[in-house]
Amino acid sequence: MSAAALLCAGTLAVPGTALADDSGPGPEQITNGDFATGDAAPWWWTPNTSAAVSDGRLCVEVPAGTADAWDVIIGQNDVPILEGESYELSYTASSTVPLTVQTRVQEAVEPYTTVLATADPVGTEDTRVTRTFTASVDQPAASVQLQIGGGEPATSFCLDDVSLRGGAEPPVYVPDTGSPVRVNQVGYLPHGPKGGTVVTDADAPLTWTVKAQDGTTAATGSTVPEGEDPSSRQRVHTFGFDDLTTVGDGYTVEVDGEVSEPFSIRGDLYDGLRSDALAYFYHNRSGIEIDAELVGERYARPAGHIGVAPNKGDTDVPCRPGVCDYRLDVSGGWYDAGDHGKYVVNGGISVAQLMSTYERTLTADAAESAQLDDGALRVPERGNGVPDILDEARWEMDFLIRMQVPAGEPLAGMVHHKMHDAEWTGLPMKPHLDPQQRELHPPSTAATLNLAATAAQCARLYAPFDAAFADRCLRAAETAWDAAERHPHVLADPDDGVGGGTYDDNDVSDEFYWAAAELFTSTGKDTYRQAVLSSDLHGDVDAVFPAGGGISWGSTAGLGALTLSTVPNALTADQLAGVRSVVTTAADRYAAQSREQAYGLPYAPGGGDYVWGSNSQVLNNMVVLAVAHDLTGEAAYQDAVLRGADYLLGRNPLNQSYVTGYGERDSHNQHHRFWAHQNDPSLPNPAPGAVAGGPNFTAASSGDPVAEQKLSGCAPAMCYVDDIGSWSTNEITINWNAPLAFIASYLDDAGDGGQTASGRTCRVAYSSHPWNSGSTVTVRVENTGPSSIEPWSLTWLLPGEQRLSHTWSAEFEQHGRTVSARPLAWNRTLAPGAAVDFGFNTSASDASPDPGTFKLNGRACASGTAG
Ligand code: 9MR
Repeated sequence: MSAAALLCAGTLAVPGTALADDSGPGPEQITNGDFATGDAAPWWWTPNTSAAVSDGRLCVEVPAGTADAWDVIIGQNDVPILEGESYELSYTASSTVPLTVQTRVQEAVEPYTTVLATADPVGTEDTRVTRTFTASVDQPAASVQLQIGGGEPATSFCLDDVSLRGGAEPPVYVPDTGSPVRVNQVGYLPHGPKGGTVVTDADAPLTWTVKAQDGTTAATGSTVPEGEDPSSRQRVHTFGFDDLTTVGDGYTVEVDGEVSEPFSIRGDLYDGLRSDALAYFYHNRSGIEIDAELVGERYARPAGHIGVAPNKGDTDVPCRPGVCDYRLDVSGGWYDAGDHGKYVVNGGISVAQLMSTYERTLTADAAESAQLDDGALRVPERGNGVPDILDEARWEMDFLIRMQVPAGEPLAGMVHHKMHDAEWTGLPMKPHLDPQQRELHPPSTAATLNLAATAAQCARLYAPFDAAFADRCLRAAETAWDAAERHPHVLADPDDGVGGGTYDDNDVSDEFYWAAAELFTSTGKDTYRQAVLSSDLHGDVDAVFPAGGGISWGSTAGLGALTLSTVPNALTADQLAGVRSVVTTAADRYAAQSREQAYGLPYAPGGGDYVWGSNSQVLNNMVVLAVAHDLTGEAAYQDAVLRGADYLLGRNPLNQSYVTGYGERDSHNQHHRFWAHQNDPSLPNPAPGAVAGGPNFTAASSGDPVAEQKLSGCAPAMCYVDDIGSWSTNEITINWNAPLAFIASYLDDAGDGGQTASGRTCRVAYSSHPWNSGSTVTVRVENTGPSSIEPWSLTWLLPGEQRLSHTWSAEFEQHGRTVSARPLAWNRTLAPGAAVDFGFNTSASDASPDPGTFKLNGRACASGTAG
């Protein structure tokens, strides 16, 4: 113990330093004081420093020349302090340049009243500081702080074995779940289902009443008792008011004197969520300044990881020792999550789902392209003639391609599994301040197939916009596929988890299936057809959409099945029907789960095992339901998607909207290194449209310090806390926001109603006339709407492999299966009631089947004979 540690404590402490004899040291109030798991949460530090856990200690780089002690702080908040109780605070510290720590236990906010304030010298060798005090006031959420600024030279300060003993046993955590009446806090589509859940011990039905904003009764009825809901262990009733279709805001539901959060009924509910969920990706770009013009001052930040100190990467990155002897420029891409790692396996599913959000506008009648198009989103590339969603996806695609092992090196064509910091960094930290060495980790078959799949999808989608990039994607995809075939069992090491996540996966048959499906769809080549058809997974719904889970970064076969069933390809009609039935069978199961559960969600894992990122499993099941709805038009699928949205936005056991900025009780303290407002008020909360991982049944035993403290014994759907320290329940990541973006886009289209069959404003007649060595196709497109369309552009995907030869009366472009027809000078205007005729010959001697889906300036047309 140092001499200083014998000094008397704090400004407001009651005099006297001895602990009462009969009280003993008392319970521990500090969480994660020994940094044993390698993680720093829930510790925080001022953003002018960087910190990392190294050898079981938290080490902070203190900058030179700060003015005051409080300019550099390491702290832990939410420590309960009780008036009149005695405490002992102790820690071990060292500093490469000796300094004096201002040790504080105080309020976290103004007026920062202290219950302990001492000055404690710390030298270059480990110094144990021990302080005792008796609290003169209650501080239910005190902040323990080591203030270490104010010194001239820079220094490295390391901390270990922090303990604050005394006071009362920490209270048992009881979540604040607000009203027992649970609804979608954003609202309901006018023509969708409108269900809710109420927690109650009543055995008999209760009366529910929907009140409009002016207090009048809009609808009323009786609840349905459902008994105990196993996901929450709550006794619940359900209610529904589907028939209420009057558009409005500020509705509430009352049951038994309890009132729900307010909500709206309107068709444009999901308009903002579509662009916010997509903006998440720009916000989290690596290697580019985040521009205030696009995101506002609060979210703007300098470019991270562009090779400028203190960053050590990402433009020239070595491998981990012994892995390779070259260096790669792997700049760009998106940060994975709350951490700054970049992982090919997780980047793959994320970019695929963004590209599929776009691709759906080409293949699904109900999908609109306007809100994803050039100029529609907040990306710096707006105005370049390419749909903005593809600009965003390209930021990641370019990075994924950079991760490929160069020709001439061992394992050429394979793809590095991941790149990230050598040691875990802590919160908060802006990307450009990360001082850790960045390292490439060994290639893996899974990462290689992620590149094969996504680059194949890239090839067909970018062809109309940038042929050279599309070619580059195709070459990368085919090279990756060949390399994966040569090295089919190179698995990521499950123990390679220091400084970044492992994303290990010991079964890559699903990645092979996904990559084969994408390559086959883009190229039609027989090799890939064989790989699809001979896969054990093909046609097996339980393997493609595993029960309980579904699509995830480690289970990607479903991505391939969704592509095969929606994007025109060279499967036979029977084969296509087979793969579509796999999708609809899975969707039938999810729809049944949604109907059967009291909270309406299409996710029911066996044993209530809500996995890490369970909200993304809900979302991915919603994606399957949405595609099934696109394929069949069956309302039951769309209803289940909508009930899934209800769950995510508030109709759940915690009365929590899991999406930032949406709903009255939204998650806004997610685990993230620079959206770390909870740790540092000068930093922002997550930007609107960020979905939290959600309940994780194993959180309390995962090493997550907040979950350990608060969630032991939780019911599955309640294992969640909106705290920045809870990385296993409350992180945000690209692979969770990608299905959110897909679903928000789907829901926005569903709500607009402009794309319903009755709302169409154009009609296309497509007739094919075969002759001996080719066929002639004539197309008539008619404007059935009230306004002129000028210039017009009609796009469709060819159902077969035909090449267009002679064309007339329009300008044609063909990129693979994508065909667009644009007007000539004399038929630029398509007046209401008018039609234009044009046509082409194809090389195929059999009839060219009607593609079914035609988009006139991005909106679907009816099929049939024009009038
Ligand atoms: O999302 C991943 C989840 O499925 C795994 O169970 C978990 C443990 O391996 O890792 C999650 O991914 C994290 C990754 O390893 C590092 N970046 C943050 C990711 C989300 O928490």
